[in-house]
Amino acid sequence: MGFKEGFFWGGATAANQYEGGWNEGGRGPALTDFTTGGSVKEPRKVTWIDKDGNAHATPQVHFDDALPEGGDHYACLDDYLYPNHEGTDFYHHYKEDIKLFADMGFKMFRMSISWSRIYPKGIEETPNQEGIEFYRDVFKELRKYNIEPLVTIHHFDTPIYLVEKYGDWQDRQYIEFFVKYCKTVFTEYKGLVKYWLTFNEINNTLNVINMFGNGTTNEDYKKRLTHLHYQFVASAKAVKLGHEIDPENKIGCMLGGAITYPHTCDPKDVLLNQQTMEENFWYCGDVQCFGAYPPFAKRIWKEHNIIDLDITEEDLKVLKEGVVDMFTYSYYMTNNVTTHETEDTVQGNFAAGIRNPYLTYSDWGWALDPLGLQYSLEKIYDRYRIPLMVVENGLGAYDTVEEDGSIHDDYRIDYYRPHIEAMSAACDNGVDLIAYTTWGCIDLVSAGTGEMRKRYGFIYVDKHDDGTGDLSRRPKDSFYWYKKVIESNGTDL
Ligand code: P53
Repeated sequence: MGFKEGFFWGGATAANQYEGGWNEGGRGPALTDFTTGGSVKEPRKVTWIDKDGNAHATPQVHFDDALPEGGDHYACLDDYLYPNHEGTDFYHHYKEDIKLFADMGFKMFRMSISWSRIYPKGIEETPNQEGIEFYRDVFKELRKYNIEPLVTIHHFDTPIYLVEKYGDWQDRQYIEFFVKYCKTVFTEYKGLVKYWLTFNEINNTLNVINMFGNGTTNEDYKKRLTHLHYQFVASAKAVKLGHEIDPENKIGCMLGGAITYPHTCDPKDVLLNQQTMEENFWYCGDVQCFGAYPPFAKRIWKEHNIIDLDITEEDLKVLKEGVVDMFTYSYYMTNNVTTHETEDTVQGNFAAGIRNPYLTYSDWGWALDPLGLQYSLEKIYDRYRIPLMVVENGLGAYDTVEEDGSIHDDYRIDYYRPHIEAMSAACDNGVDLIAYTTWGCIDLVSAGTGEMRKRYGFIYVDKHDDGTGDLSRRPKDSFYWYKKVIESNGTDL
């Protein structure tokens, strides 16, 4: 039992945090290029210029922030570092990196395409050929080692031109721009890429404000729900088109694993948790897996006083026709919710307040909860009955390079072991799990804090928060351990 034969073991990355080469090869700037470095205490900022030419830096609220009111355009300012510009430079190291992934025995590699490398502004008639060729080379390199690419089409990095002109997915035209981009990549990479994900952590839009956005107004909710609706329609159209272009294509949704527990057995907490999961997780999953808004959507709209979301009859038809082939999600932690007062809290990046007394926490305040992975896999499979992938999971931690260059990251191995056991148990319980790609299999920039020192990799990259480092790569102890895990199909842990 355990993992089935042909299970896709691998690792995951995203262009905005890993690729670099932000102003090379004809690439246009994306929103993530204007986000500064930060930390848990100092949130990342987005930097922009107002109509009078004054510079501003405002804390980032969401990965699809629109240009703040009064803003004229986004700009990089001299006083800040922008770690995503270089990432950890996959752009110039992809051959070396893919070779290292192959050494570990990867069967699958998750990466994202930078939209603005294909369409620099998002609106052009024809794509940027140099960008097209870059990814073609990458996919060929992966194929050389029989590594199956798993490609995220949108991972936080909307072209800045679109953000400045059309806001945070507040315009219907986004759908057509996105679908054109999808058509290009499906056509160009036909035969090279078979597994696709449309929007990374699509539910973050709601999840992030519900868990951490105190005082969010109904107007704000309406923006988020509009943003989501346009993304649902764009994603469904992409799924349909992807199947037409190549019937071999398998296209999945991707959700942030916003899994919550009731903090007490008070039925009020149990019900609150159910409604929280509906809003933060199932709302997005149901639309993409069932092809229609769930019954509880009406409650959510009513609670936020939303009466006239821009949903057309044609949209509803599109959603039905664009049901995904597989469900994928990221899993890092669980959070608790309660109707009761509680003093026992954790402070972290994107970690909600209440401390779960049965769990321990990472250095960034994320609850370590391997059984929550089994629990969520079984819950999700029970609901959707389609193949599942865990496309992100991992431990952000401080690593120390010893004098001889070795990195003894046994804490990372200790993190992975029970998570893999939990997945294996879920498989034994009938879950059709087909892939596991660990987050940041090679060190990259943290999305939440913009730090380098929050490392996830099996491979260390010499790059630091102050922007220094020679970008050299070296395996950590976990590299050899994961190789063994893959070789034994998840039995030698
Ligand atoms: P970092 C918050 C909570 C859960 C997942 O996150 C999240 C975030 C955003 O920080 O994002 C996903 O880098 C995301 C990746 C991200 C990864 O989790 O903050 O898909 O881009 O890097 C880990 O430690």
